[in-house]
Amino acid sequence: MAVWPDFRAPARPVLVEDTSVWSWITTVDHKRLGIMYMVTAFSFFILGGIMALLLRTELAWPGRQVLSPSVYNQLFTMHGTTMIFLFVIPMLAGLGNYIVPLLIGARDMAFPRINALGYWTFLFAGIILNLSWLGGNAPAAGWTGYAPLSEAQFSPTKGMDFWTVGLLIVGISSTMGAVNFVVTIFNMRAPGMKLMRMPLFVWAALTQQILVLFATPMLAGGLAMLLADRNFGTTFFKPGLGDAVLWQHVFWFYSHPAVYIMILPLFGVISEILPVFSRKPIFGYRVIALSSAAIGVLGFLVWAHHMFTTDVSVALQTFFMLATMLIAVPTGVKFFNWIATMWQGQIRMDTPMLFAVGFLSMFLIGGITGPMLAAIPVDTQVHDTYFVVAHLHYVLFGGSVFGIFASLFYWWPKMTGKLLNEPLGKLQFWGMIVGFNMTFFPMHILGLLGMPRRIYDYAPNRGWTGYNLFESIGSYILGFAILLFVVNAYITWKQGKVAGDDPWEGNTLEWMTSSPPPVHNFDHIPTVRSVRPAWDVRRIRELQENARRTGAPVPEYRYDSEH
Ligand code: HAS
Ligand code: CU
Repeated sequence: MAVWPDFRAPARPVLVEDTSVWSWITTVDHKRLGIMYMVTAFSFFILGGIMALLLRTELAWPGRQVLSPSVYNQLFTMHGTTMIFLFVIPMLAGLGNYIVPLLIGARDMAFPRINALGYWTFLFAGIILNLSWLGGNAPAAGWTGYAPLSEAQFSPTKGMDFWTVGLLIVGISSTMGAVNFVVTIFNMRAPGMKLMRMPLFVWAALTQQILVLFATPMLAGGLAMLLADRNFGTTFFKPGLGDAVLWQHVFWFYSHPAVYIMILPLFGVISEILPVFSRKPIFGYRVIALSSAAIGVLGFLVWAHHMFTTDVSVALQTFFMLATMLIAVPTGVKFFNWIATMWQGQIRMDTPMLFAVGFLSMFLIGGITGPMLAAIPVDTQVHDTYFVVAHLHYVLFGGSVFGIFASLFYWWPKMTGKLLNEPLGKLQFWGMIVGFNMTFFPMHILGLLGMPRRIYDYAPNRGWTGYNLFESIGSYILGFAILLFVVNAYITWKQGKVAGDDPWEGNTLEWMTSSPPPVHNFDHIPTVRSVRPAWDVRRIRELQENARRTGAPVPEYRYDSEH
């Protein structure tokens, strides 16, 4: 008698038997570490958000509101640094940690102890970076730490050293994570999961982690040189003695790939969510997978588009302009495949899908201003204005943050066993869309009107006041909408709806085990036959049930391995 396979563990208590604080501190389980990464990163998100609201309060009207010029500089530096290095990058490390082993049918990451070390190193770095507030001297040279502003001559306080050391340690943490991800993805996939059967999130995560592996050493080198300049009398970036523009080369050689480090996994998330909620297979699987790789390669050839107003030669600038425009192609390829995936699908607008569609529309606006900025004559006009601030928030907030919420709503039931509240989630989404566009859209206009970035005040007769006030109101709406997520998480924790193993009828392996999964993830590691193993199993179950009803021979799903 054929049976339909059951990959779940027998009913077990949540996560593991031991739920003590000590068991969390000493854990090497990728799921717990993933949650720890995400909770810590989300806390930094709230912290960075509070900083942002202070900045917006200061900018609401001309004249001094709440911040001194020097505190303003420290706040925008720490806001950018926190959001990028302590929120988006580690949040994605946490998400990948939780979900990659489940997606590929593995029991854990390849190096669980290094994984734990990676988390604790990240936490340590976050603390170091923020300790500088206590001395009242946080770094103030922007998240880009441009020399010579970051040199001892202009940033004499220790805050800048905390920044340098903090970022070096974050880099160590991401590098450890990257090695772990790459080894895990290459070596620990379930039987039958060829590269071309990997879920698209895994493709995206693999490319992302290879970028981390190749880009981070450059930043580490730069930071070590800066530290030496500040403390040991070297002159790498000192004007007149060394070369301040060298810092920009080193910094952007890391930080341009870093923007794809912050977006690729979310491209992956979108490629997972759209087919599930459109009830169609993904359109152009192979092309989407390979376009991630193309973005990865091109991502290393465009860094000087941040430096069009320095003395980089015109020939070189032209190369970087063309390479940058080229990168819109693989991203566009993804876009058209995503649209084709939704085309004529039976679309369900549950919160994960809502956030995914929000991602598509908001990221598109930010994406389009990318090639605009890549055009040298345009960039010479708008460089260092609010136009760039608009671009970066549409890609990083409209893209990465909307994508992060899409993934949280999508995988929350798997991680906790409970569904987040749908109406509250939808309210959060619409609040975010309104608040986000109010805050960031007028920045395009302000940029074109010539408002420079990183100023704490402006003259009342520039015509900038109305836009700024509108933006500041928008930022509070955005803040409240995000607060709704915290409320939602709390309500769900107390009295959420039980999710079951597979609330969305997903395609990938994680939906075939219990929610939350047992410590060892799967009792039986399934054999993978296609890019949609969970769909295959649901389908065979349907066929089996039909056959039983009609008395026809019952088809069998063979899964022959137990690892
Ligand atoms: Fe960017 C500055 C160019 C994507 C993040 N970017 C930043 C900064 C951040 C950032 C944080 O060339 C500010 C750094 C700072 O603090 O100084 N960016 C691009 C281009 C793309 C791009 C070409 N950026 C991102 C992503 C980010 C990110 C993703 C994070 C997640 N960016 C720049 C440039 C600057 C810059 C300049 C320097 C500005 C300055 O002066 O400082 C591309 O990857 C975007 C590709 C995506 C699309 C949308 C989908 C594609 C479709 C295909 C058809 C579209 C075509 C284009 C053919 C393009 C649908 C048509 C073009 C038209 C103009 C209509
Ligand atoms: Cu760039």
